[in-house]
Amino acid sequence: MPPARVLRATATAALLMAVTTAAATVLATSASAGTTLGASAAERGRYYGAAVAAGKLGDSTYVSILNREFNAITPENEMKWDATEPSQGSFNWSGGDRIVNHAQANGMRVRGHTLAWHSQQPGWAQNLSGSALRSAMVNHITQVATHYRGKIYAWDVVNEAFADGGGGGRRDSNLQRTGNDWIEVAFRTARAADPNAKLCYNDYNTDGINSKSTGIYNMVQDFKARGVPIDCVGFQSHLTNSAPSDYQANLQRFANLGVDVQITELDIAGSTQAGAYDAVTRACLAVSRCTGITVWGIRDSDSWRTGQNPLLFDSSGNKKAAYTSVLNALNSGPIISPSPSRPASPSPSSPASPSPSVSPAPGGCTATVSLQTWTGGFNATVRVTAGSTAIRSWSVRLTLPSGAVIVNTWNAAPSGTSGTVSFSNVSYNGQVSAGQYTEFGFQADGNGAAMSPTCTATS
Ligand code: 9MR
Repeated sequence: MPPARVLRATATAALLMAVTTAAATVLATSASAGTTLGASAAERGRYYGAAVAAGKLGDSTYVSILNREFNAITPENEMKWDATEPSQGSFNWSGGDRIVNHAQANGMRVRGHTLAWHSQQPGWAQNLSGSALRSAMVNHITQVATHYRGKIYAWDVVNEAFADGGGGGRRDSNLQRTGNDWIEVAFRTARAADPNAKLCYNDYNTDGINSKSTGIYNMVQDFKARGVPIDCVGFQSHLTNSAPSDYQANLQRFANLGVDVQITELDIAGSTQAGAYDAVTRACLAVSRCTGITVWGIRDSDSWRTGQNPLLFDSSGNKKAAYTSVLNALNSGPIISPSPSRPASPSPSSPASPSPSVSPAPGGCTATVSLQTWTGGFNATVRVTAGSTAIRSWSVRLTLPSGAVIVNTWNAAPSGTSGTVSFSNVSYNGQVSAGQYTEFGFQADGNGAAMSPTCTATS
């Protein structure tokens, strides 16, 4: 079935044809598949999107290009942490909602961008660390993904978490310092909040086969092996002059892991821009799991790369050679029945690790719980404090409020998800010096209420 906006445009064209032939010709042409980026991509089972700024939705040139050419939108800044949760626990949906409403009114998909990122954090989050930051991240993801549940085609759950420069490892950040598992916790949290959105990892300088993209490849492989929910990888593709020669091979190796791949923030500076756009477009068409391309802005004047003119429309909104290059490349691809690429069904998450048995010991430990609640869910942060003797391992047992179900745990291994649950230490936090503490946490669906934990330890 053709997308709703094509149907609507066709009906409008038919109406206009009865009135004025000239106007009808123009509209019928612009509404035909193969003559706009979005229509041509759709014929090939893909989307063609643009990053959009809510503040420009009143600019008629901007909106007419957006509505004519694109069938997907990524909010450029409006769903980032600083925009959506400017003070802790208080959410602002205005910009994001405006974009989602525009997309829905025009039959476009939305790529959500982004739930967890070291950059563009609100000041209060920048000042947090450890379990307080981890809890804040989990709550943030839960709130944002829940607010937009059912309206997002794919979320950039985690953005730019890998380091540049050779090692293939993680970037240092306040989020990374909460523990290496922060990325998988982010993905599990997003899945729990919006089971039908595709969940993507998104990064830059990963467009060819290099140590950074290989680090991410290894993470995706590990996530797939352990059942951490991940559906797609985004390649930002902020390029100059050309795409890496192994661009397609890189997309393909990720696709072979069983994830979709998407080109998420494409812009290309330099005098050989048109040829590079052609190569990127053809690479995506050649990889069956490359589900779509998003350019990072509409006109050159909308680009974050000021003065580099890296986009498909000039600052007056005219089509550039790069535009023609993309459209021709899209039209060269084989037509397949327009597949709306429904979101993947959720992959099963990995079972909780079995809890080791812990026998009580002199000195022991105490545990206290602090709660952060919202409608329908809560985060619990549990502090485990060693008594007068250092401990080597601990276990905290508590009974969840009636009806509550754990959807995520960090820094501990739970024995179950409801009723009475025992949480055991993980490898790195069993040892606690006399009088010192460590913290773990969990997120649950249901109503938060006071819980009385009991703590046992070995020394
Ligand atoms: O285009 C965005 C620009 O308006 C913001 O000022 C900037 C702030 O970091 O973020 C830009 O978008 C970035 C995207 O969110 C993540 N990948 C890199 C993009 C360009 O910087």
